[in-house]
Amino acid sequence: MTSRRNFLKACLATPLLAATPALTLANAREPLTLTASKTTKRLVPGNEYNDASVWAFNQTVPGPELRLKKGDTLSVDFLNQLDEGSSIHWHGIRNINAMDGVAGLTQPEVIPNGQFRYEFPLNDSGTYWYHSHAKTWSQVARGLYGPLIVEDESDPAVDHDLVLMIDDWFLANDGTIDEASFGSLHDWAHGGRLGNWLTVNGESLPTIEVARNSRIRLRLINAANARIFGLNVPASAFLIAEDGYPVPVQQSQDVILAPAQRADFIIDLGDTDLTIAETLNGEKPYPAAILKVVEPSKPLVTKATLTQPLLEAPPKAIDVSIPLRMQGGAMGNLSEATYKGQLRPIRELAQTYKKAWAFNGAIAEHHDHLAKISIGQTVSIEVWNDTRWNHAMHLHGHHFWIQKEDGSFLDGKRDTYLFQRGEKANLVFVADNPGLWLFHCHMLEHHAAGMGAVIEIS
Ligand SMILES: [Cu+2]
Repeated sequence: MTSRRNFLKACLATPLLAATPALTLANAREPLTLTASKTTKRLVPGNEYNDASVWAFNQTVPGPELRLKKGDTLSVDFLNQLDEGSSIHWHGIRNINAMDGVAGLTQPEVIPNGQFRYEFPLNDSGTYWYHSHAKTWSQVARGLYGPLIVEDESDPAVDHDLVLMIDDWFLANDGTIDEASFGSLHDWAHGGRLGNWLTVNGESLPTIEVARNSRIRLRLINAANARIFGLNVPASAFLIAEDGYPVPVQQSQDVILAPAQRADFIIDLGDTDLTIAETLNGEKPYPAAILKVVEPSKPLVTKATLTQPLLEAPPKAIDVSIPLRMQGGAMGNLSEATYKGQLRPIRELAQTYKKAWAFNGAIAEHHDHLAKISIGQTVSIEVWNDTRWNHAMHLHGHHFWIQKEDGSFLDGKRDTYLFQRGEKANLVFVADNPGLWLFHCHMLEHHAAGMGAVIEIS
């Protein structure tokens, strides 16, 4: 990332003073409209750069912040004003299958000038997000994503509740999206489309005003196609949730977020500005966003001691195990795989079909079902990442526990787990939600190149 991301770094010398990014559109119950269309957006400040052509929900990147309460019903009319089919997936929501928004699996793609009503209850509070789920490697990269926040009565009282949606764009030298590299077989077989320009809420190094000595809830969302971010919050900070789901409250200033993952922090601010930095990819910390301290305009909340959440214990017995060996990619050990009913050499798969990854020797599509599970069974997907790459595995419709190779469980549940190269871990869940659920890598190029499968629950 260093050289590619830093090519325009000089611009950072004069950070823009950005408005507070919150753009609350919904307050429940009334249907709202999300329209996908093309628009332009200035990604890189400076006269020598151009506006980028982006695809956006309601003309903004990120799309509008949807903020509702647990128990509310979200009702969205999606209008597609793009020239190609699209859909909206509500990432992390244990959704009704027909509302899950996977084009070609849970619904037909919404055609140009078409529309679709999404309507479903919000049974879990936390930090979620929505994004296109059609040709994601292109549509998400062009800006079709936004935050979905579900509040709970028991959320800790805070003075500011901030969403930071982090993305990296692959830009050409003039500040526009690099078009020629879309669909690059090299990217698809390696680490995916990695950007060279980092934005938070669509801006480079935004400054957000916060009150002196205030308590802040910071919701971090990784909206990148493939980039894993390391984020540092240099303050008195407590990690309280990952992927929207509570974790044991712990003092922490750092978190690693794979694509699609989220983390929630509670920060008790002092009287100095705070720079949140990306620390994983560059040689030194890269400033991502500034929280600028100003005088409070209203009384501050009482900073109550954060209470530990009650976490659901992982199940003791497994009804169904699904062995899943992930193979392929550059420098991998996959020499052939089944695709469209035929065993084909990897060279043909790559050059003719642009497929590079496989589950259990097969390049899956939506009509291939990895497993059929009876409703109510406890399932363990026994994943072996037998590749030379990291993968952020996401299961739709459920949250899972993570059981490490030594048998121990991580605290809390997730919807996306980052597998290191060579790692084995079990993703354990109760199949309590009927339907066809996608299980795929959220490095979107990996998914497109074969890393996805369907689990049928009925
Ligand atoms: Cu992957």
